[in-house]
Amino acid sequence: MRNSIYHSILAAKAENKQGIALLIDPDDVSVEQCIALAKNAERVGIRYLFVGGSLLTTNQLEDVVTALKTACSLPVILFPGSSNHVSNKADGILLLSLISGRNAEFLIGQHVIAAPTLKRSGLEILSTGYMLIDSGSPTTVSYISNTNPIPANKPEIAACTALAGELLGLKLIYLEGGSGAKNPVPEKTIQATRSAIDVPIIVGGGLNTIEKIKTAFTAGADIVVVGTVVENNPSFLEELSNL
Ligand code: 1GP
Repeated sequence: MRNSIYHSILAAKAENKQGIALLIDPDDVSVEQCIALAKNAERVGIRYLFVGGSLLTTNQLEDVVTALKTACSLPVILFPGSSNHVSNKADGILLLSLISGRNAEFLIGQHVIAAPTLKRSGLEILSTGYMLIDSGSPTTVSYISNTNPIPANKPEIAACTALAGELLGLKLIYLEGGSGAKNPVPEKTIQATRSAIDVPIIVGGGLNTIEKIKTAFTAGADIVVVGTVVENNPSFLEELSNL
């Protein structure tokens, strides 16, 4: 099984090189926009392209992944919302287990359905503990997954959840406020999680200013994810180049 993406994440972490992932929702972009986004992302130093979302309503996933792969050499990593959000045209997949929730379907059920396809796909599998953190209002991901997020003022619950995920062998922990979150994952939640675990931490949701991104990095994020802010304003990518 391939593991070059994970090795590059670990190597970057060992050198204290934090990175930015651009999340592309295949429902919200044309193939032409994807090509432009991918080229600009690579030019400004974005490290990874994530593709997906909790709810896909079009059939564009494969076309978007293909366009991104053609336009740049960044790793294209699937960020699936269900077992059918898989394309073997990508380089890897975040195999998300929703460990903040207690819905067996998103802890293991969808994974069982997807497992044979994933095994055959040749995709690099990045097993990821996915943790929803309350961001001030309901999000698509909490609604669709039918799970409660961890309260924003309970960093110790987040830390214990992440530690349990690491002890279970998950290779990454993703602290998620939800796409377009009103409030990003709190600094204290990131700090407590960082203190509790060694595996790389991804933080996303509502990171729509340079200040918020810097705060997430300073608190201990290894990778921050930006989606909505670039979707609304593609020139925000230029601002990211300074990071
Ligand atoms: C959502 O973490 C990602 O899954 C990105 O969130 O769209 O708010 O940047 P935004």
